[in-house]
Amino acid sequence: MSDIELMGAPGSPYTRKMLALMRYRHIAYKVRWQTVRMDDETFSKDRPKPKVPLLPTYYLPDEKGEIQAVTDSSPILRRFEDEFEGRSVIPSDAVLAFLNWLMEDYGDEWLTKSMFHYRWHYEADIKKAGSVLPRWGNLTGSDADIEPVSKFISERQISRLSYVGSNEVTKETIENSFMRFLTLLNAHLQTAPYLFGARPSSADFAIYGQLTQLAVFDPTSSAIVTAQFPRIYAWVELMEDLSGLSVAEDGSDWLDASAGLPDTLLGLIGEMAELYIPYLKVNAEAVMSGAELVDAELDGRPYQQNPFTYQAKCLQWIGEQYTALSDDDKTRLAELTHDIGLVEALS
Ligand SMILES: N[C@@H](CCC(=O)N[C@@H](CS)C(=O)NCC(=O)O)C(=O)O
Repeated sequence: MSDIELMGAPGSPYTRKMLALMRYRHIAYKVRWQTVRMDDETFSKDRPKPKVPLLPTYYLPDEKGEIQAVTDSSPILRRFEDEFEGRSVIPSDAVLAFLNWLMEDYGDEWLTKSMFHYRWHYEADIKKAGSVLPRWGNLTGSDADIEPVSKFISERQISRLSYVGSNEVTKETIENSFMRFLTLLNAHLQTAPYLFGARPSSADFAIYGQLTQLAVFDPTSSAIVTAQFPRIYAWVELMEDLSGLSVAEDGSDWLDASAGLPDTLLGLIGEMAELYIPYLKVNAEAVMSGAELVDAELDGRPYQQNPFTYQAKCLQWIGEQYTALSDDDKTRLAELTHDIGLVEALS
């Protein structure tokens, strides 16, 4: 198979998620960094445009062998599970695979609220992102060339905060949830190097992707991580390249759930039950009723954001994954997560 081609950016958490995943899985790739002059270049002239322009954009063959532009990291990484053998990132136990789905979704869709919030709320972060992001796309551009692009990117991203849900009402909820998440992940990393044992899952890569920004790039959040959670900072840099990690192809290095789940993992899943799933539900209700605003109480505080159609689909997909579990697996999931009420939260 020829190398997988994609376009991305260093400041895109989903690009970083997928690059690290491909390195771990030994999938040969060619990444093209997005540039401001992309449209003038042969690279992009010869290639189809994605329906929704998101990063990373992959150029992959469809059933007829014609190259299409595709986005959305989670289905793409599942496609790679079918197309590339070995070093799977989906736990072989169906119950763990379900929990992994949920945690990958949390990383992609909830942790990204922290990412967006820290980057575009605080002055120091806006300044850094505003000056570095445009230069990733135009390294040799003069300061005069960069200036309007910097203004354009910052204004556009700040205007998107309403969809992400970062505002004065939600600031504390997002920041409290980020601190709880760091505390829980830090505790878990003292028991195992990855969420589901001795090998990384797609949820590890999703969380890593957001943390490449939160823990390393954005000044306000990275100061918190470095000072209070140096283990997480270290984890992020190790996750970047796991090409040399030995993996047991019989799956024996996945967590063995027969004796229960580690308390530290349950702590993290508790965040899904108490905060993420309730958020997905209030968002889906707002989308379905055509409301102009998600206006609810989350985590004991008022919560407001613009309804987000894609995240209503996320809830539907989680429901479908749950329904697809066998009766035995549903029972096992309920027993394993009894103390944190996950199944009740899902119903
Ligand atoms: N669910 C998508 C999300 C990708 C995404 O949101 N990418 C962002 C960059 S990190 C983007 O391209 N945004 C374009 C924009 O905001 O206009 C995935 O998993 O790949």
